[in-house]
Amino acid sequence: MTMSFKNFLLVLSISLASFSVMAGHHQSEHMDHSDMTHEQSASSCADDDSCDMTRGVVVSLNKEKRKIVLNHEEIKNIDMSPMTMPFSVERVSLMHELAKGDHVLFYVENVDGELIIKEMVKDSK
Ligand SMILES: [Cu+2]
Repeated sequence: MTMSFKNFLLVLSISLASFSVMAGHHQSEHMDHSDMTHEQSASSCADDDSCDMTRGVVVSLNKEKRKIVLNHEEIKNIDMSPMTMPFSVERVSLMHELAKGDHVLFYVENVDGELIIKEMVKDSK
């Protein structure tokens, strides 16, 4: 019996302190967990060739500026109703085959507020 009562209290208080820290940590961890939301992964065309492709008709196009005006159907991935509007085109190669009046299938993304067509093919129908 070398340990004094004072030392015993010291050890006891350290144990209690570390226990309450652990308990507090555990509690906050639990709260974080309950707040966590599992984000639905965005739909992509990785598993379906046509999932995000939208139909449109070429109203006008400017290959130098990589701009195109399309009369488009509903664009589901950016939640836009049908209308006629201009778009930026990511690569001029997407426009090479196109002329006014052509029907197209295109895939557009909102990149920092700018709508950019990432893919576009002539619609055979
Ligand atoms: Cu639109």
